Amino acid sequence: MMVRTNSIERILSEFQPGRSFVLTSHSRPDGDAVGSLLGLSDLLEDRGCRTEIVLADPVPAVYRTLPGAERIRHATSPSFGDSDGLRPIVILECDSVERTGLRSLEGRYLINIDHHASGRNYGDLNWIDPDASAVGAMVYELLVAMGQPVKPETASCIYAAILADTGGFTSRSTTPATLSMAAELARLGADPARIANDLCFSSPECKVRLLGTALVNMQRQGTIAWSWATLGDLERLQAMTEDCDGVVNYLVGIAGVEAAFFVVELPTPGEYRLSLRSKSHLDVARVAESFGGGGHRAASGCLMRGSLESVIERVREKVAHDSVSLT
Ligand SMILES: [Mn+2]
Repeated sequence: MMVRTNSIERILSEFQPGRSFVLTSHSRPDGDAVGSLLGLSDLLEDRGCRTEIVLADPVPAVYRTLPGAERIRHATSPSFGDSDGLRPIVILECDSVERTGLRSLEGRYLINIDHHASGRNYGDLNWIDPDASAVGAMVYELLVAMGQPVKPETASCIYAAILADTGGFTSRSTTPATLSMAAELARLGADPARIANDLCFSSPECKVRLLGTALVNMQRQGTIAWSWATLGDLERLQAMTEDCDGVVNYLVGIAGVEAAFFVVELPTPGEYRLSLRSKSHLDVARVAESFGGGGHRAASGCLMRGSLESVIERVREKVAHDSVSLT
């Protein structure tokens, strides 16, 4: 699908000093969402813009150490408290408005900045770059284009976004340009070891115990591995849905496994969240799209309904079918 995309210059022309913006990203925010929001907010504030950051879900514990994370408001709609009630909304990393989980966005001027293969032109301005390794990498391009001094805190947030979305610089989207950005961000004051420690080596204990349960549940059939966690598992370990983030990477990390998926039961009865990973030519964004979700070739997800058994069976069948049709 060809996506008509606005230029970075056109995006930049919106960010005039004195203007006010609401910044948001997807529900269940990940490292790219949180890091990009904080980085872009800093850049805009330094330019003399005002920003409010709103997310429909709380910031996961592991990202709360990012500088400025306390400025992120957890709410279901932007505040209407100030006089400029119809501030433009900058939406990062969302392939639809719905993914923000926010209400009251109707009639607002939307600036859509995204790198999903499933990205759509739902905004008034759309800058979509499926080749970008992270939205953090797109915020970095804005940083360069702005040509203003950058604080170490800003560099840290953007670095964290790129680190998180490339799986620690291991994804296929990690290019020489990605590594150059990381190097430049480190020069600007981002501390690679400290950020890696905060993001990768600071898991709550319940998260690691939940991983143990998920690994015990794991099934494998040929090149496909899958696992799940029930609400009962989460309650027993006093874990939250966010503690399941990353479990699927262990499944796809097995030698000989080409595709993996993980299903977690949500508090809403009959609802599940599916995470998919591929390290072969299988495009899991398309698998997720067939169930109403989206994402990237190698990493995607969606919501599913039904019983745990039926959800797993439908996904297993689709992944097996799509894997076979590629060979
Ligand atoms: Mn991303």
